Amino acid sequence: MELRQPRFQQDYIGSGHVKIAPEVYDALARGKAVVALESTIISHGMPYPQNFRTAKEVEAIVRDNGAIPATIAILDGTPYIGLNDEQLERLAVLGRKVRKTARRDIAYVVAAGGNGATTVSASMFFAAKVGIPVFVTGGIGGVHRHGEQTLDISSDLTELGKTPVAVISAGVKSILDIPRTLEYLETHGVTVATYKADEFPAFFTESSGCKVPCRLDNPEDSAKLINANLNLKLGSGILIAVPIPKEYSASGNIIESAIQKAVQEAMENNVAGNAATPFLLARVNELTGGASLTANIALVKNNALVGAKIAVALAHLRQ
Ligand code: PSU
Ligand code: MN
Repeated sequence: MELRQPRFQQDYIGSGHVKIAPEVYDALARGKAVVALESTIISHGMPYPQNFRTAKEVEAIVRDNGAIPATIAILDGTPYIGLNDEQLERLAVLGRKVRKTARRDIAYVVAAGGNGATTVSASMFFAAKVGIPVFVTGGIGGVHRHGEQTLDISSDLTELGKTPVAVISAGVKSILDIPRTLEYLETHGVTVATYKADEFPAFFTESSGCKVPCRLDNPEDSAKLINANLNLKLGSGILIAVPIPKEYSASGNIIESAIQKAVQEAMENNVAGNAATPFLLARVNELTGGASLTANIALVKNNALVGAKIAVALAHLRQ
């Protein structure tokens, strides 16, 4: 096949400000399927060594389904699009010593020559810049409960409003205010779809009681939706919500009561801001004796499977 320059933002790729793994660059140049992956889920979302193992397994699932994985992180001040195993392990071992890097933190981490694990917002930013339209994660941030008072609203939501990347996730955790999160996404013009489901999922459980206007049932239709968004240059993102696999959602109710307890503890201990999500994830894992981590790993892998298939279908459409 004829080699061509990546279609998007060639000046950005050639700027030297980001490093693209050779395999990812090659796939982009050939118009092959690539799946972008975030790294906060590795550093802050799970403990070592499960985080490293999961990161590798997720990459393997993407490969087995015909796409190239591109995990995004900032190492020694350089944003990397695609990490090798050594870099992945470094991130996994460093864990919370790495800065949780949302869009607002990118310039600071780069300027300081630091290490940053990119959240959904920062990872989407880089994915769009180098022309990767499909991104997989576990769950996205949202409007926090009482967000109407605290204004604690994840920059994942505003990023979705202005960055043309499709985010495959298991929805939004019930530690957040799901109805308000969906309202906020609507305000920002984000297309929200469920995948093989009628209701928007709540991460650990299949349903949230919330309906969304669009339902997708296969990778091809998902790819058509993403393709239309790109062709029309809407400029906004798409959230594709895939429910947790049935065999893991059973523990959802136990996890749900642990979440209620953890949210209470966070309030009592004044845990707020960007420390809230990592605190809640770790505490819920303790309270459920590891059941939430098992469910978390299962849903991320499932999202990787769905995301890879969508990326392959999209690459066919755009060849
Ligand atoms: N939700 C999860 N696991 C995670 C995160 C969210 O179930 O690891 C991470 C993601 O990186 C997401 C970020 O982008 O937390 C949102 O953080 P905040 O709420 O501070 O915006
Ligand atoms: Mn926040």
